[in-house]
Amino acid sequence: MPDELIPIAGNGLLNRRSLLKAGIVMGSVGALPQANAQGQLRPIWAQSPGAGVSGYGQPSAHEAHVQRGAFSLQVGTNGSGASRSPLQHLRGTITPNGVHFERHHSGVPDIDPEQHSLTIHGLVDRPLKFSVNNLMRYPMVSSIKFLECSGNSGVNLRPEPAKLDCANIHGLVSGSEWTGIQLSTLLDEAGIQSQAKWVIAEGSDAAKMNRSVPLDKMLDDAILAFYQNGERLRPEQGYPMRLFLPGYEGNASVKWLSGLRLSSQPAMSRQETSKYTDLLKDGRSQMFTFPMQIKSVITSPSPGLSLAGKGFYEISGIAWSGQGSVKRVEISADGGRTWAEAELDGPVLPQALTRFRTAWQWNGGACVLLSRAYDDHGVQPTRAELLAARGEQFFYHYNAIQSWQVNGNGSLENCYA
Ligand SMILES: Nc1nc2c(c(=O)[nH]1)N[C@H]1C(S)=C(S)[C@@H](COP(=O)(O)O)O[C@H]1N2
Ligand SMILES: [Mo]
Repeated sequence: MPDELIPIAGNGLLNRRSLLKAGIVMGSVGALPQANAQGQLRPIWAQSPGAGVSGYGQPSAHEAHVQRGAFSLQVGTNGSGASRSPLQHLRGTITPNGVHFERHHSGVPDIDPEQHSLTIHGLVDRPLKFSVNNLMRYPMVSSIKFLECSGNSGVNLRPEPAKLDCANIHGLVSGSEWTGIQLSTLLDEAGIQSQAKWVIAEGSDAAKMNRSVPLDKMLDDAILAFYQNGERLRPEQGYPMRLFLPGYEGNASVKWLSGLRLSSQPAMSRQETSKYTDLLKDGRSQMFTFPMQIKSVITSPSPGLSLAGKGFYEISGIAWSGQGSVKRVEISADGGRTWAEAELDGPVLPQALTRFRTAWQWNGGACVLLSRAYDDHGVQPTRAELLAARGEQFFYHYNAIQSWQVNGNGSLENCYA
């Protein structure tokens, strides 16, 4: 190993800057052939003009394998199910709209924006009804935020580690720039009455899914979102408009929003009683767990993205917290014995996916890779710590450290280490 390479933890974790400075050639397709004067060595695609312009661009045909993972449709229902973002194929922090994860309780409604409206009623001075066109005239704000279903990663509660890829374990999280109207603007216009403490948000899908949201959150940073990464929301994400609640469990961000009813009490709807509550060790249920806790996962390498022989690699992944910004991410390549601080891509934004990276020299041996993230409230627990604290009967809000077993042949798999 050249002297410049500075180890930062056990089993090959290296200072990334020292690796870049040392100018290591990570891979090369071989010596360059000499092109002749006629340019006969031009690749086939450069020998004649290519396709022309298009109205709406599509990914390269060579990337057709980048698809949402694990479509699960609930048996006996129409359109109820989930699909997951292919985290292992994405780098950066913004999820392309076509692979944003989906969770629908009754399929994707085909809403005509001309006929859709939003009603604000209940404990308000002036009940209001807005057409979509009306709303488009209001001032809007944009911010980059993650959205995570609180059922994400729950498969890791199984007694044996499920041999699934990163998408199928952790892909119920995505990151986007959301643009819309601050909800406080509309609520102020309706005039909030003093007894109002909750806002019951209702969607216009066949499930008429509804959730109760604390009024304080609505006034703080809730958005009535119309745009996702610059374009109008995809139908799957709530076209023509959805509620977006930064940092909160995904279920509360009601899609296809049609009603907001101000109330002194929560509605105690299906999605906040029978679902999205966690059974505690003492048999009681924890309701209204709104902010998602600190979490991280190594997306590369990960199961399905095998290592092609020993040598240098970038270990990269995403971290996020519903309670603020990611403060620090640490990586271990020796099953948690030693840890190195990863570099975070800036700017590190609150309640947004944060990309972390570190350099690694794999010696070709079997080992376990882990990442653990910190926010202002603490650090991700190990799986054993999470189970000890919360019992084994909960399902939602799983945020334990993920470990990936690296095998001697370069393949990776889910493990509980
Ligand atoms: N109206 C309505 N809103 C909804 C849902 C739904 O089925 N209907 N699913 C919820 C759940 S459980 C989650 S996790 C998020 C998923 O949002 P996405 O499909 O845009 O990723 O939307 C929430 N809002
Ligand atoms: Mo969800």
